[in-house]
Amino acid sequence: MGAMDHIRNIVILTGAGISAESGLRTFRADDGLWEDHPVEQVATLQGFHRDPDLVQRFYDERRAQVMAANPNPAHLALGRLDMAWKPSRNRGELLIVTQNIDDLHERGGAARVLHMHGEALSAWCTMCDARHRWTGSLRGAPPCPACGQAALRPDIVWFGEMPYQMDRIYRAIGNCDLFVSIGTSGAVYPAAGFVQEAGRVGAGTLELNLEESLGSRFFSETRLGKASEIVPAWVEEMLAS
Ligand code: BV8
Repeated sequence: MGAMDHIRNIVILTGAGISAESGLRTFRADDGLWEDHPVEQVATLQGFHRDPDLVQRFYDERRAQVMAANPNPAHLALGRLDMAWKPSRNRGELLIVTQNIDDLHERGGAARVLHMHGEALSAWCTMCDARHRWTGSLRGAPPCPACGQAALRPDIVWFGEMPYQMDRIYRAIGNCDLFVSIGTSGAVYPAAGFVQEAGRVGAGTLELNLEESLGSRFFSETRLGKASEIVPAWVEEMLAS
């Protein structure tokens, strides 16, 4: 009976670091997004009300960058794990909870992906609550394809707003045997508190990151390195277990 045999249900939290090698900027690095775009201006509801065109331009740029990017070996490895780690294959449940608004997990082959902070390629109508796949610009207040109102905003969770599907996330963490965090600095809540939640239910906790994070002390194991190298290595281990 190896140490990993008891692992059935896995929750994987990802952040900007997993998409860095796909050319998408992280947030807090020296050349991070928040360097030249003050958070309160572009990632808050107040900022959107104050200057909607500035915010729409910021997310138009992010949307174009996401569409120009491609999954890297870390995304592809998690895609392989998602396809293989199923109860029907004598494994357990798996959920990828991402803070990222890009679609590189899905393009990397993963299906069980939850975007807790929203998606760049989605527009949300604040009048009829419809959501629409959106690859173009939201500047100039285009009409909502469902209700015709000029009330579309980026389908993004801004600071001070409730992240998406929190009940589903806490349920999955409550049932997990292993919680893995990849490419996140642990600076933003409630995501940064998930590792402690996992620890409370007795799950194993593993961090895969380029450098120590604000949450490293809460993990039973931390492996440092580039996601494109340490994530495929970890996935091979899991699939060989
Ligand atoms: C909320 C969408 C009420 C926008 C984002 C408790 C304490 C203190 C503050 C709070 C608290 N609770 C709430 C708050 C307030 C706030 C918060 O946390 N503020 C912080 C700044 C202190 N939280 C909120 O407002 C949240 N809402 O709380 O509502 C509530 C409360 C409870 C329950 C329900 C509701 C909403 C936060 C969401 C905001 N939106 N994104 C957009 O993307 O434009 S947050 C955004 O920033 C990202 O989504 C992500 O979450 C965060 C960035 O963090 P990371 O992804 O980790 O990126 P970062 O650059 O920081 O780090 C990258 C890491 O990768 C580094 O460690 C680096 O070493 C590593 N790395 C780099 N390259 C590689 C690598 N690793 C491996 N390989 C590589 N190649």
